[in-house]
Amino acid sequence: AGTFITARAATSESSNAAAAQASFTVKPEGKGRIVSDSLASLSYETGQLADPRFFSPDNHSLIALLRELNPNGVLRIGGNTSDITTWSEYHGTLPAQPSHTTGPQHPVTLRPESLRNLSGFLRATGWKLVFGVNLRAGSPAMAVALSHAVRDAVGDSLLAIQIGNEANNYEKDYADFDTAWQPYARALRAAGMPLAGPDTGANTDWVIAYAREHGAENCFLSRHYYRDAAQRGSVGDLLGGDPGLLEYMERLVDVGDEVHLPVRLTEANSYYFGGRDGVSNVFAAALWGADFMLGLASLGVSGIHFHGGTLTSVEASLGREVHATTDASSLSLQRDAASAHYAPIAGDVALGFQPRPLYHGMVLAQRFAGARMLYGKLDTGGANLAAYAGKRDDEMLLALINKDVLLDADMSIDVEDFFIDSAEQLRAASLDSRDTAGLVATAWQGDTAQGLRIRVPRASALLVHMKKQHV
Ligand code: BDP
Repeated sequence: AGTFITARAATSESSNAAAAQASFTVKPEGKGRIVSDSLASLSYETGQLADPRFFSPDNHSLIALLRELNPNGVLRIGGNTSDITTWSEYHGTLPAQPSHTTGPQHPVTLRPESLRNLSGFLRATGWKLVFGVNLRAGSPAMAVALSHAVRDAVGDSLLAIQIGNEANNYEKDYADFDTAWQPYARALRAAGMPLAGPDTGANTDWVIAYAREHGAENCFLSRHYYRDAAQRGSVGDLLGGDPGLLEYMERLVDVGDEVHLPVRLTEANSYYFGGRDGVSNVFAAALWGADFMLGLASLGVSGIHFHGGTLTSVEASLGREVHATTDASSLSLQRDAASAHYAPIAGDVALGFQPRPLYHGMVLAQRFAGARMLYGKLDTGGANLAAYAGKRDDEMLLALINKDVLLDADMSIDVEDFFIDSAEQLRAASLDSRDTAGLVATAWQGDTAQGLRIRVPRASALLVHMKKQHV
């Protein structure tokens, strides 16, 4: 006997809309990857550390958001600004420094106070740290001095040092990168630092070469992912899927298996150049993010660090006057405007912080931590759907993600020996909503006539909790 379940529609028009007839069949005894508990992770610019108040034990609202996202997350510090960062306590020689630029790409002088505060921040969140040092305009000696300072400050929270950010943008080829990388790696290893890399932009071949040559000296492999440049971003494009991604990430995980190293996307998001307004920062990004994470987790990717942070230069953020306001929507707009469009968390120290829709998509995917992903056969019935199943002890989790603008989905669910215990929904007024509530418990009604069926409204996701039928 089955159950007919209808996720309660947030708007009444939805239940009258045309519905695709879809099905999802899962074999509970299948073998798949176990989802890492550090899957939902974050990445920030080193430049963010120029304001010591940002990653600080006093930044309670940001700490709360990280803890809620993932008690076992990893904070990656790096990005373009890591390659224009100097350490204030290093007084040796350096190559010529890049000329002064504006905005977030402003050269950074990192000071001890920022590392002290970062340490308190990490303690308060329980997060680990991956820290990037300057390869482009640095020196091995400065990398060692800074890494020592980082490790002295954060202790065991330091998971790895990475050398350079997207060196593919400034080194001609892998051989040149390797020549530049080696003296840093030698010096850092001699200092007892754990390493990870190569932290390239989009080149899988570099990661493979690196794994084969340096796998044994590393604790994980990394590259980045952005779907495209901001000017080419749209909701349709974002939700259209990126099949190439799964192919090359599967190759990378295979290579990682060969050298016994996990693979992490140490920096990722929808569109580079800060993301696209109206795309990266709306509800579409929540559905994209959950699908992206669960697709990669199914392949065995261990962590995905969504890049974010504030837009303003440090000077601007330090000098910012809070526009005294009691109006929540005005505050929300100001926080939105202060942040990169793709940031999962919007806001700054003066304005406070708030989750963006993408954050809620990350929360949904993170619920699979510790579960074994199972192969499920999905018939979409013509709608833009994704579906994932993961088993953890006697619990089965289903993520049913309806990325369709027009079609609700009536999904018939076939999971042997499991019954539905509860369901949570991620939903917004529309795909381009900027405000999204997080997962909310949703009511469902039973009807034994047609087996197990669930309606997944268009532009929504359902997290279904199933329990094992005991006979
Ligand atoms: C990446 C860089 C990061 C930038 C991002 C962007 O690593 O520092 O902020 O692009 O352009 O490639 O948004």
